[in-house]
Amino acid sequence: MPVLFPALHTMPDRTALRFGDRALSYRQLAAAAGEMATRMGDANRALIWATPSLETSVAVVAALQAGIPVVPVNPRSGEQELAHIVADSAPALVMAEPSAELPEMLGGLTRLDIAVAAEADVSAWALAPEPGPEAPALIVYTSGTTGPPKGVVLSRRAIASTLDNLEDAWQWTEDDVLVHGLPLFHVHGLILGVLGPLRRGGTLHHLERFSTQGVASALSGGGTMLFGVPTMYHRLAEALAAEPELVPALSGARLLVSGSAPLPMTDHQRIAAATGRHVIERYGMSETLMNTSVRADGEPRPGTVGIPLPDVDLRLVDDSGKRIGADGADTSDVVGEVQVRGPNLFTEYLNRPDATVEAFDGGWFRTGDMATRDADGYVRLVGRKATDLIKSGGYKIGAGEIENVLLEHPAVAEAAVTGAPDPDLGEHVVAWIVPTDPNDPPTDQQLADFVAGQLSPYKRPRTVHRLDAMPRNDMGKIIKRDLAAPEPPQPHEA
Ligand code: MCA
Ligand code: AMP
Repeated sequence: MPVLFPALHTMPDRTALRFGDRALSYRQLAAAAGEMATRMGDANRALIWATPSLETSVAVVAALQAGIPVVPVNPRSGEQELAHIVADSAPALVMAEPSAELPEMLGGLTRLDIAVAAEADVSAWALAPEPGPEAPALIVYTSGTTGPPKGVVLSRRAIASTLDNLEDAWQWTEDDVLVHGLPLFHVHGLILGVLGPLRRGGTLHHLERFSTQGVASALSGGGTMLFGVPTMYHRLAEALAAEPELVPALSGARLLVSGSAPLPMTDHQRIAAATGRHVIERYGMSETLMNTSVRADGEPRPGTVGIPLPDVDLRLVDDSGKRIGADGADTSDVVGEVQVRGPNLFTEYLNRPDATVEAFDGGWFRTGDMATRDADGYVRLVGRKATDLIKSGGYKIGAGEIENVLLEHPAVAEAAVTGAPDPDLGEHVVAWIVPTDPNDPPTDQQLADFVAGQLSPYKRPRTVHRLDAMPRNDMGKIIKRDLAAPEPPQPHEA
């Protein structure tokens, strides 16, 4: 396999990364990452305290070059979430910005401060051999319907394949300057958003923190592509009237790409009407990286996630496991589960051989996403098989994980979690609890803080309903359908 980032060797003077007003050329990135790679020694795995920074990007490149698998961690991870990731991935090292204050829990790991020294010697680095394509590169934690998050092991092959597929679909070149403000502990922001431009020899301009003004100024200042989750495009659509500079900025971009969750048609339309540009959607998953996209040279078809990428096989399967459309019939109104296969797929769930086996159907990965397919191959996602998964702000959140934490709160006797439609976040987390003491129920804030402190702030319930009793079926199972109904049974308050 050719090297992962040829530009580190061939384009020394081009800007590789810009975060706010700090930037690194490819030469400087090669130097900083090379020095870091040497300091990592022969660690088995390394945690990265994944702040949205140059440091995180340098550390990931260093680990990839050193062949040491990295686990990017949300720096806002709560205690339980972090404890689980550390116990499961058993890293030897934690890499962090020098100024980062790490939780005590990480005290047992060797800490490597990430130095972004621009002037180190690059000669030894340029000659370092790279590991083989199947070597694990990244382990990204992702929530399931129940239980703690699973570590998705991604190889260098999967990363290279998905990025090269996107090069083709988006005509992504070294001249592109990608703008985004995504977090760097998930596939979207890290693999597409950092490793993507580096593989092309292009430039990333990261906003450090998403804002509509930041997008306008970065796109007006040379940005050619924008990546975002639907919440970000929704906020851009909302801001169009009050921030007129957004219109020429978005109009001037070569490509506006949305992913991680469905972009509502109203936001598609508002942005297209104001700027003349169509946001295109692509569809992926931590386990599969990217599966489909609207192509830069194709028809933008809002409401679809485009067609399968060149190396991805995609099929729809009905409830009985039968392939839909195998006989060539028009199936544009038949819904089936999306299954995929190709070099973009993950290797395994870390320490979870059972879950890995279950995730596949004879070599095809079961995504759990339900879709139809237009006659010309465009895929329309219509929902998910599991109702216990919530997508909020583009983050996947398992209801079971939050329920377990709520049940640990002394003031909560019973708990259930659902998702509710949200114009900004797509969905938000709703907690339904039966208080231990009905006369002294916990406040919304107490429960939100508890979940944020144990898991992550983005998993916190935004709405809490207090009930006298949970609606249960004859087996004692909570009937979530009844909870989510507009008039829940016997609430103390709305
Ligand atoms: C509020 N905050 C709290 C609490 N309440 N902190 C601690 N405890 C509390 N109780 C803080 C938050 O931490 C945050 O702090 C601030 O309040 C506001 O947070 P929030 O309202 O939750 O969100 P937001 O800031 O409005 O963020 C919206 C967002 C974000 C920017 C769109 O959701 C986001 O970055 N989403 C991206 C998700 C993503 O990348 N998904 C990809 C995975 P502060 O203000 O200091 O920050 S999916 C994937 O990778 C697949 C492959 C794919 O297809 O892409
Ligand atoms: P994650 O597991 O966090 O990587 O999220 C993957 C899930 O995000 C997929 O299984 C889809 O349900 C959803 N997703 C990703 N991209 C899109 C999109 N463009 N439209 C709708 N849903 C999407």
